[in-house]
Amino acid sequence: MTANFLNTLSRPPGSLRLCCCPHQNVRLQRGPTSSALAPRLGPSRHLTTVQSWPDNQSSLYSLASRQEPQSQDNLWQDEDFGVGLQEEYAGPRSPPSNRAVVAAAAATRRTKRRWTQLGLETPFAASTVASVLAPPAPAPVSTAALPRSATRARHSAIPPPPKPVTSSTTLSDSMLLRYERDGFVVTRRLLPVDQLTTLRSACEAEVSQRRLESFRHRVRVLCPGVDPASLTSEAEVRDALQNHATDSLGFLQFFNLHRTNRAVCRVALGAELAAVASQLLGARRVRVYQDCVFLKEPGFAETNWHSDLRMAPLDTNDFVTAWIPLRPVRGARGGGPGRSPPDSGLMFAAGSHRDFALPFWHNMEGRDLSDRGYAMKDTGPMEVGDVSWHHGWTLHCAAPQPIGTPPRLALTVAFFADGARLLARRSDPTVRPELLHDEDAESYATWLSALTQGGQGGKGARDGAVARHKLLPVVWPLDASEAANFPL
Ligand SMILES: O=C(O)CCC(=O)C(=O)O
Repeated sequence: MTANFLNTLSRPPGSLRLCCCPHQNVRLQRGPTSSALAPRLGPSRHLTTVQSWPDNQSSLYSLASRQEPQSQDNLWQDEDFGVGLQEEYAGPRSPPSNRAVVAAAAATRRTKRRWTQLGLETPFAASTVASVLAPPAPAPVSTAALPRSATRARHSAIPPPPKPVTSSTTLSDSMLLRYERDGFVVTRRLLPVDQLTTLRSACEAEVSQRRLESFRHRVRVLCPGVDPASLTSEAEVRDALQNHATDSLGFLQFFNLHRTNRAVCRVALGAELAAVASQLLGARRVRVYQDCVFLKEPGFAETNWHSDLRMAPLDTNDFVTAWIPLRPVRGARGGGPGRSPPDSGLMFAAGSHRDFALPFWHNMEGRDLSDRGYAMKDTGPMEVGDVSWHHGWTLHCAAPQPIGTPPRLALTVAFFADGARLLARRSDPTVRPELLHDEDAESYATWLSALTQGGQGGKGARDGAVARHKLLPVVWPLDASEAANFPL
């Protein structure tokens, strides 16, 4: 692989050949740039990464140049290969000689491709990259058939997206690339702080009202054999958890506050989250799956490793969760040795969303991840307004909430690309229903039964039907948003 890649760097100016890779997740190691490319790259010395993803829906190719050593905080360091990619290609802080040369995003939906030479099968990528490496002007490119994410590359040949979002909700190509590689990304200062102040008060009020209901939910999940409805006080619940729980209490969950609460609705179904979700999903049309407040009180245990799609009765990969802390958090690693302790921010097994072999070969229940070689990455400290995003298959966990810290509340909002189908648990014998964890059943019970039984709102839908229901509102594109129907 590396040899092939380095060979590509000694080709004549204006042509860059990328080798074919049969693997699902293509990573090409960096190499010194050829003399032919060097003038275009300035004094920098390395090409960075080229990736293709296994879903046959999107590919992002990024060529970047950099000088070493790099210390800017906008430099992304790849822990596997040590490559770097500048956050902004043409930002005002960028010295021109040290900026990335080109980012080209190319996508075709449901098209099987095998790369032998960049561009031979994808005119979009070819013209974009060639235009930078070999002036003169690039060939015009049609983006008509491309999903929204493909229109994000900063290049003159690419018209802006039909519905531009504000710069704070427009993700850079390197963020998209990082998300594809790691399975998570953090968008800083995405949400206005005043909105978050209102949101926090609203969530705190809901949490105190629904506390017993939420404790009963944990009893259902953690104490098989105990009837949650028989428990009439928090003391009884705690007693049940103490005596019958199969695991420690890591959090309390409060589902779908957006359905009835205006402040939660404004954020959960709002334009900021929807815009980012559409880019991360690469989807033209996005629905909200659920919101959920996670409360961790001091002394609560860790949130176990899990991936969210295990909890969702959807047969899809196009699923992303936004995690919004309602107070500043120091992060899963805390403030470093001798400083502040961990504060239950999220921790991710980077790249686990692409680890097809793990769930294919292994039963995930209680499985130790230490032999998988994942880089364990956390969000670091997060301020109010920052949002962390993880792919539906990314394994993640959170540290226990230390005694002496204030309770930690986080609102999560999960999105999926419109068109996803329900898991056909009854009609499709190849579906392994036992793999779906029903921990979140309270969240989806209403619309799932309506869809599978053709009840109210379901209009005769069935097992394996496309997941469309008024409780799964469209939030993107904005002109199709159903947010105005909420709160109910
Ligand atoms: O906040 C937590 O502790 C867990 C959150 C979580 O699992 C999620 O956002 O999917």
